[in-house]
Amino acid sequence: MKDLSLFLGCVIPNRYPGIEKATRLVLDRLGIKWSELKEASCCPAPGIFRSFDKVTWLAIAARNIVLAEENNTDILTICNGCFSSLMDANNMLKNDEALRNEVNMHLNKIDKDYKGTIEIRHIIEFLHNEIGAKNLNKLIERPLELRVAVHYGCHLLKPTKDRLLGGWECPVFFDELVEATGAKSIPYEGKTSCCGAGGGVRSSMLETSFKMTEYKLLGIKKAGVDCIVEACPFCHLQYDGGQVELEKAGKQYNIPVVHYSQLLGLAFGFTPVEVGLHLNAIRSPDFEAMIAQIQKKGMS
Ligand code: 9S8
Ligand code: 9S8
Ligand code: COM
Repeated sequence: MKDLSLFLGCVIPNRYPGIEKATRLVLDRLGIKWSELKEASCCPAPGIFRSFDKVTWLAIAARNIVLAEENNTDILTICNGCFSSLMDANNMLKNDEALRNEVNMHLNKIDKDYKGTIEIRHIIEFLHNEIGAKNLNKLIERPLELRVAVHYGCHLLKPTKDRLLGGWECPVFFDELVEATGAKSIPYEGKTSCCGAGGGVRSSMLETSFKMTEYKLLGIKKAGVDCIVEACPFCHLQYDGGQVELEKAGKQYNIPVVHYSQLLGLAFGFTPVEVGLHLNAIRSPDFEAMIAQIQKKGMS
């Protein structure tokens, strides 16, 4: 296995830098060899760029991949969209010589050449395949007795032919990693449905996008959970910012949103501030008090 280059994408550095911090903390705690992928650009966002122009999308994605090829590292993504864009581009370019030549014609202008020597990983896929939920559980210092709504997000599961994680209609791999932290994954209606953000819906049809979010939040609320856990900053933004929008229309949900890196960080004993939970728009004093109590108990 190659060392990893961490690919941040756009949403984390711009909106939720705490997710980056949490990821750095947990990767170091796990002893994983990683470094930042310097000079990376937008992946680019699959729902938007791929829909407009395939070769432009591929050339930009390939440039990011080449940066990792030059370091002989695999890419680690912490966003479903980045995973989808880079992984699909990598697969296409590896398997289609004509397309590869066309893309390399563009890359050669900036002295880059795509070779197809590395893999694209997603933190959930990586932890599931390389460490496994059982082993991860053994490393947990502060078992988190929380009731959690797990949101997979579309791009982690689809297209099924390229996502080899299994159980696409009723997946369990992410739930297992969540439960490895001591939390309980609670079933809810619409679990594998979209959060409403992706595929350009948030940018082009804001109202529809929030309707989809509301459907998700209703199911999640009914399940009676302490928080939502996702593995995609765009889903994070949609749930967190979406609740603020819905509040303006008099609809209160007040459900904290937690990226898996943050959840794992809490289970390793890092504080809510260390993993960046204070950067969420929706903050729940009850939730934060609960975490503080769990962490105190874990120490005694
Ligand atoms: S980069 Fe630019 S817009 Fe984003 S976060 Fe994830 S998908 Fe890739
Ligand atoms: S779900 Fe449907 S397209 Fe996606 S992955 Fe993240 S954003 Fe939320
Ligand atoms: C969703 C990314 S994570 S995109 O909006 O489909 O590009």
